[in-house]
Amino acid sequence: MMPAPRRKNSKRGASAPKGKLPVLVLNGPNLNMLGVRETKIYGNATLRDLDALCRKTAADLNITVDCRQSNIEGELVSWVQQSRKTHSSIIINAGGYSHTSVALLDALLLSDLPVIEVHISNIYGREHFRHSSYISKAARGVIAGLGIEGYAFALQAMAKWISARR
Ligand code: CA2
Repeated sequence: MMPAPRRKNSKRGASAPKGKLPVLVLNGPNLNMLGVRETKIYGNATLRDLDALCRKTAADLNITVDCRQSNIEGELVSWVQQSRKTHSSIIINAGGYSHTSVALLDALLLSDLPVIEVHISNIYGREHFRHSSYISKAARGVIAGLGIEGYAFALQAMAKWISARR
């Protein structure tokens, strides 16, 4: 009997076209406190507002997002590991882990997905320890200091890259 022709995107063959998969938007430790304290640095918007902005921007760009937040480094690492087959790309604000986490850098490099790093504040205008980020090595681009709007800009850039792969 002739073998069944291999269908594009069949379960056994290539997975769904990468460009149709959601963008994983990851927020790290303490970003659940947005809008609650330190509003002079981070603004008045809450994490809910940030997620809503990402969903609205994604809808306008005809893409989808999967927004998550965790205070736990290992959970962020696990989500990045799992995203390899299920997401098109990653937008990440790793919060304080940006400045400390080799584990998160390794996970992002292993994911082999396009990554954009976002910071709400201008980390270069703040304390010296915030000037360097371990995870920048895995990022195609870094946006800092533009408030939560930075996530919208990151989604615009990502939409261009992933549409090329649809
Ligand atoms: O500017 C950013 O987005 C940061 O990634 C935010 C991190 C900080 O450790 C990075 O250096 C820069 C911290 C987020 C803490 O967010 C808070 C929000 C409200 C109240 C307290 C903390």
